[in-house]
Amino acid sequence: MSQDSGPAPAAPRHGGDHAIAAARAHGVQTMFTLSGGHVFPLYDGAVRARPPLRILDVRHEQTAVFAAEATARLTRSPGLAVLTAGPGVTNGISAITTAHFNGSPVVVLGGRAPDSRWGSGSLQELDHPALLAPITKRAWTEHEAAGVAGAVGAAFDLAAARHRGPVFLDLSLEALFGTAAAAGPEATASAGTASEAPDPGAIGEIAGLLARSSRPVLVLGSDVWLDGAEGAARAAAEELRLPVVANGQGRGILPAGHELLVTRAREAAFGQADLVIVVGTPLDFRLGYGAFGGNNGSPPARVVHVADAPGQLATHCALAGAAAGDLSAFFAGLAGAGAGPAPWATTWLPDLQAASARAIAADAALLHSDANPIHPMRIYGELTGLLDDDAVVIGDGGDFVSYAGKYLEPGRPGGWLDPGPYGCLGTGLGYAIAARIARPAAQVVLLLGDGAAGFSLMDVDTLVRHRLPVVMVCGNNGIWGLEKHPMQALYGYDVAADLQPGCRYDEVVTALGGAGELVTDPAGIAPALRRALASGVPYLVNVLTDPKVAYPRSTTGV
Ligand SMILES: Cc1ncc(C[n+]2csc(CCOP(=O)(O)OP(=O)(O)O)c2C)c(N)n1
Ligand SMILES: [Mg+2]
Repeated sequence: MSQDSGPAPAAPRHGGDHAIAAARAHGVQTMFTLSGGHVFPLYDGAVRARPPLRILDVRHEQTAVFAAEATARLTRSPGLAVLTAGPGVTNGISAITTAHFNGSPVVVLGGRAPDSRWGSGSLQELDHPALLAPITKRAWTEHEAAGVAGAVGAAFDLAAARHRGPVFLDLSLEALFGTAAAAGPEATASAGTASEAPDPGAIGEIAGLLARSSRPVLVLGSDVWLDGAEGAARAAAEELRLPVVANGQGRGILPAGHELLVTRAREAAFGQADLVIVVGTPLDFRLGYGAFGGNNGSPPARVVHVADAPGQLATHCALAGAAAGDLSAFFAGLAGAGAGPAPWATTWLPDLQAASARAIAADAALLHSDANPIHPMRIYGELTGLLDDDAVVIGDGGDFVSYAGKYLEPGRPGGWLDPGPYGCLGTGLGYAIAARIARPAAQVVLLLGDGAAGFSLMDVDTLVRHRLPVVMVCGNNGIWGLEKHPMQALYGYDVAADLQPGCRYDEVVTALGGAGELVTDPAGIAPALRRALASGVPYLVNVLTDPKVAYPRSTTGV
């Protein structure tokens, strides 16, 4: 039965109807799910809603949650995944954990075995909240149909409040299938995130540190985008003439080629800075755990950490300054605090710009490499010229995606999706499904390692069934490259790191109803990418790359 031919709404309404009304009141436009009897009333509620709520059914629950997460990260409005009881919920756990690490506002609604039989061994009886509590803002159970609307509304409010993150609610069979004439506490639209301006005194102290600095660096992370502070961040950077390094979804806030963007000189910037202001991202392994400076005889840098909520501020390293709250207010406050003339703009900034230019120039040879087997960088050399400014680029893989992070510079914020600090392989198809829906007119390009492809490629079937064209580029080196090379370096041999050389992932996509082709010659990459972008169908360009090439990694993440 198609969604549009569903029966007309009938009263009294069951818990599923109330849940869907509450989700819709919070801006949800798509439910990502995989079927199971415990959640049928949520489907029935979606079908009977007027207009119906779109149901996007996938082939693995992790894809459903990754799609909800990417919806949240692209639209900055909470995503919804519906998982059936037991294995449906547990299959979603890696993706929920990814949302937890990324601070992505996601609501996961789970089915749940009946209360009336609890303890007697009914199918898939599992107390999910106990498993979900450590990786969500809150995980709990609703037992009454009359409580469903209020509980679902509360879940959305909580997911969207700073610091954002996933919220889990399971609904017992009685709550979902049971009826309640009234929705209980009204399912009202979210008030959004209340203004929570950071302490002006803290901003003043940070402005003071900046005024005394001669080599500052500003780091923009994902929460700058998720908090809607990208405009204020850019304005502050430009006003203060601060060199900027971007990571995660902070990439694109200063577009490729912006004079203040020195991400490519991050080694010099972080190594020689005297002040590093990190906004909207944890001081984790990606940022050397917050230890900066100390190169070329310079003393360690002072570190300032700014987050959207106090609980996000680093406690593992000494901070010279800190502020928490609305990040737009932080940037406006910093820009307006009158740090005075920017002495760094005459020496430090040009030095970093020169270092950036040198790094970019040094890449040219490999980005145009004619080597055969193909050097993975050649793929990025070709792709850069074919991407629109508003393209959504998704990375799921090891070394192949590390190259992408380094050599593809987004033209706009909100167009780059990597898995984030949890580093979970398998995000690819879920993120791509969501991107196609969230940005219907944009190019959506999914970069897949051949190993990563195995986690979610079956969901090409979802792209096909739901007519969602996406370009997939598989950097196929026949190995788990990011593990094989380090194991070789550590032990002099490797094991459990080989995949099938030359595997025809393009034919997998073709078999599932999409299209694709194999590329073995560097000159064939650009024409294949053009065909893929013009195809209007799910299309995988399977590029065989050189397994001997290892990404020059500077951190193990440990
Ligand atoms: C779910 C999950 N399992 C295992 C890993 C460990 N891991 C990180 S990168 C990587 C290799 C990825 O191989 P591939 O996607 O082929 O990319 P390549 O490094 O070869 O370019 C592995 C196994 C992980 N990050 N996530
Ligand atoms: Mg590989």
